[in-house]
Amino acid sequence: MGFPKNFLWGGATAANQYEGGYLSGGKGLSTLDAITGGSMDHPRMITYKTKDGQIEKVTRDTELPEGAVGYIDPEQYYPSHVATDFYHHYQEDIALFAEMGFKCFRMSISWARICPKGTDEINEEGLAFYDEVFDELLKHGIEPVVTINHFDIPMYLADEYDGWSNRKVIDYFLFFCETIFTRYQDKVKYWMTFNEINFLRSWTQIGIHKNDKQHKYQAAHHLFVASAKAVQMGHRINPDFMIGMMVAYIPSYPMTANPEDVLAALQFNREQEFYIDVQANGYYPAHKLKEFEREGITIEKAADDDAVIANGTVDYIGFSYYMSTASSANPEAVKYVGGNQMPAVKNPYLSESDWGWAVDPLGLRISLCQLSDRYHLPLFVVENGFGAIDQVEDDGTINDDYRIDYFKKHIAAMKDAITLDGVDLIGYTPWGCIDLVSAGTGEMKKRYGFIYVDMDDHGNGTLARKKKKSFDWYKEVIASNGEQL
Ligand code: P53
Repeated sequence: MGFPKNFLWGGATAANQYEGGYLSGGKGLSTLDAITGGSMDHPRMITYKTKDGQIEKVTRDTELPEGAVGYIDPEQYYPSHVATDFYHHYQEDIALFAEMGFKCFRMSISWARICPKGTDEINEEGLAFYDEVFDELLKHGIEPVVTINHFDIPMYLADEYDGWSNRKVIDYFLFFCETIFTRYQDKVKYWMTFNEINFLRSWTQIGIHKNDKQHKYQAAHHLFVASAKAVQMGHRINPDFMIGMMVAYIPSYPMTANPEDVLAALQFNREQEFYIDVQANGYYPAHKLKEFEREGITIEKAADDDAVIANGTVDYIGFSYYMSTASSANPEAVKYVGGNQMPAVKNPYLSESDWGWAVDPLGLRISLCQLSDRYHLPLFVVENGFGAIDQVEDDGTINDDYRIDYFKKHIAAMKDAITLDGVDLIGYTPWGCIDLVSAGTGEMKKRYGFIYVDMDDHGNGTLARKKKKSFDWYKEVIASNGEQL
């Protein structure tokens, strides 16, 4: 009773936030290499060069002028360049993951490390790097779980093709997929296509210069087609592959029992479920088609796109769960909460992290039930965690009891979903199992790890690794298969 015998306990990371080595080993530039650090008060910025050579800086959701290209400004600090340097520490880090007893490790492959321009030129040194990483994991009995693309695109494709707004990028992405599927087919079984596909937007993540709804949904359509084709290709290359999708799931509750609030919550939830509907059911839901019709959004499709999407549904649903939110029909009640960048209402029943993320363990059980009832597919919690400021004491210890408390409650909620609700949950990979750069703010001080990395918000630090109190705690959790919390 409890967690299944083969439950995949592990941890999760992403190349742009962890790997570093941004120009090492023949890697090309990625859009995220031109995104500065930031904080709660100072947003991260895109640095770029205009067509007539001017250097500019704008927030990540600002549209870029036509012909603008990413630019690395020597005056700025870019956290992706070194990040927490997995590139040079992978052996040490994997040994620590093994010590915790990880059964799996979620990481992403940097597209620009394999295809420096994103086109059909291959960088053998990049392929060899991930071979070494996978071999190291397998040596320790750790199953790699690979996100094919996590929040970035080779800068060349953004600059020359306007990123995912261009259909040609589907072909380049599939070339990348074919390369890694073929090369790693005997080392990697678990894949997922696009990280948090419902959050993908702007030049930063998908290389598009214009951010309006028309452009955003056209790009999303290309992502759907690319993902569906990747799923089909992967299964052809190795029928044992488990290829999933990945969505940021932030369930919203109606603020009151007023049906108007219930409708507001339903609309909030189905905006994120739309991305699962397409990838798990294989077709666009009716409400989205009506919305396109109402708002004059037209998606350009190739003749066989619908069939491709229908035949390329995923094997499992991977999702991140950090928090829940609340919805209200009353515009007065709706304000921007914390770092989420989404209109929502503060839920008076929940506490929040220092970054304003509502802590809601029961919300994880609710999410698991909703996703399981709705899609009847295996589920994988591929991100969950508590971003906090950690204190290194004089004796060198890091006593992150708040993190242990967060995980305890969320793991108990997963256990309830499995044992009481019958949810088919295959694994759990807490986010940033080793400290890495925050995607939202670009900070180092928003830490998630069981392992501390000596690095600050400005790139100062020895990069030395240190176990936090949560390290030994999580080790016990895994050793007892979730019985001892
Ligand atoms: P950071 C916002 C809300 C929920 C998930 O986020 C999010 C974000 C983006 O800020 O992204 C995922 O680092 C994402 C990771 C990211 C992690 O959550 O902003 O997949 O890349 O680091 C945590 O605290």
